[in-house]
Amino acid sequence: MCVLDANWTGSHTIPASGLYPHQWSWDSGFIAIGLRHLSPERAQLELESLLLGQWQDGRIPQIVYDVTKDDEYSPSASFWGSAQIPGAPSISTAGLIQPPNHAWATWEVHCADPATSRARNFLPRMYPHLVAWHEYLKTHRDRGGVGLASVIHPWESGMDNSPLWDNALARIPSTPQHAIQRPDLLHADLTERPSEKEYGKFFWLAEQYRDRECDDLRGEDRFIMEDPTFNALWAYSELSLAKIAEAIDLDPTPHLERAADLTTALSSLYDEELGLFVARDVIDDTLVRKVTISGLVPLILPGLSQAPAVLRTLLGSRFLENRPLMVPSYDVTATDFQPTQYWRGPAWFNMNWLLIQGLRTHGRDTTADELSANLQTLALEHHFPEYVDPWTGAPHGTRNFSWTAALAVDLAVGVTNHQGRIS
Ligand code: 9WN
Repeated sequence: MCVLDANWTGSHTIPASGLYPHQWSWDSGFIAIGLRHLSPERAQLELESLLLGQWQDGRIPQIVYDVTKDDEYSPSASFWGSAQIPGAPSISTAGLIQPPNHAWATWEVHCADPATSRARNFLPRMYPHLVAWHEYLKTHRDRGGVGLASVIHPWESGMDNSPLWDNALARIPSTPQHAIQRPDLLHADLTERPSEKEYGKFFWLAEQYRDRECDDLRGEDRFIMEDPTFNALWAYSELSLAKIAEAIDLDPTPHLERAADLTTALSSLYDEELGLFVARDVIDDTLVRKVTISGLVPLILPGLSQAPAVLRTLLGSRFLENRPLMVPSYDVTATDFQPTQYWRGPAWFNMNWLLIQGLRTHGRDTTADELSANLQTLALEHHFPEYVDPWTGAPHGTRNFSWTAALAVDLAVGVTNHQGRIS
C-alpha cells in the first residue's frame, strides 16, 4: 500500500507528509490496526516507537516529534521543551495526550500474527506500558470524580474544533503569549482548518499547561471536559488489556472490572432526550447538549444498555436517514452544520470505522456493510483524504492520510473483529 509505505519513516508512520510530519498518538493506534495486514512486524514497531515517548507518569503524548522537522508543524518540539520537564522522556514530545486506542491496537496487531508477536515478546513488553497509561488516566485525569477521564484541551479529544467545545472555549482568551505560526495553512485551506481565533485559544491553553510543566496535579485548568469517545475507547481498551493479560498468564479481572465501571460511568453522559451521549463541562458541571458523532461511539462497547436508542439516533434524521455516504461528524439538522469544515460536519474515516465496529457489535451488519463499502470507495477514489463532505463525498483536508488508508485496508481485508476473533 503506497500511502502507508510513503508515510513510513523506518520506525513509525506520519499521518501525512506536509501537514502532519511527526508521530501522532491515536493515529498510530489506527494505523497499526491497518498495517497489521501488510506487515505485522511494522505494526508492532509503530506502537513500540510511540511508547518511547511515554512519560514517567504513564501518559502517552499526543505527538512524538521528529526534531529534524521542527519548523514544519506548530506547536513545535521547541514550544513544549519537553526535555526540560521532569518526568518527560529524553526524546521530544507534546505534553498533552490523545484518546486511548492503543491497547485495542496492540491486541489486534498481536492477533494478526501471534507467532511473530511471541517471537518478539511483543505483548509482555507492551503490557506494563499500557497499564501505566491507563493508570495515568485514572489517577491524573478523573477531574470530575465520576470515574471518567477528562480532556483538558480540545486537541486531546482528537476532534479539535468539535461544536462540543464551543461554550467552554468561549471562556478562554484567544491571546497567547507568543505569536502563532500556522505552517498548517501551507497544506490546507483556512476554510477547512480551525480559525485564527480557535488557534489563539488552543495555544493559550497549551501555554498554560506547558508553563506548569504539564503537571496535572498543580495549577488550575480552564478547560476540563468529559468526552464520550475518549472514555468509550478507554473502556474498550480495558477489554483488550484483559485479553492481553490472559494471553500472558496474568489476571484479566481488574481490566474487566474497570471496563464495566467505565461503561456504567459513561451513563452520566447519556442524554435520554437526544438519544446519544454528550460531553460534560466539568468546570460548571453541565452537559453540553449537542449531537455529535462522538456521542455515538460508545456503540463499540458490548453490553451498552443505551445501545438501542443510540442506534435509532444514528439511523435517524440527524445522521443517516437522508442517506449521506458516510456518517457526518455533526448533526446534519443543526443550523451550524458545515459539511466541509473540519470537525463541524465532514465525515472522518476513523470515526466511521469505529461506528462500523459498533454497528456489528449490536447486530446491524447491513448498515455496517454499506458504510464499509462507501468508506473504501471514497478512500480509493480521492487519494485517501483526511475527511469528506458526507453528502457528495468530495475530499477535504490533506490527501494520502495514513489512517484513511490503514482503515480502508482493514475493512477491505474484512477480518476485523474487535473482540479478537477472526471471522
Ligand atoms: C492536532 C493528526 C491529527 C489527528 C487529530 C486531527 C488533527 C491536529 C491538527 O490531526 O489534529 O492534533 O493540527 O489539526 O484533528 O485527530 O490526530 O492526524
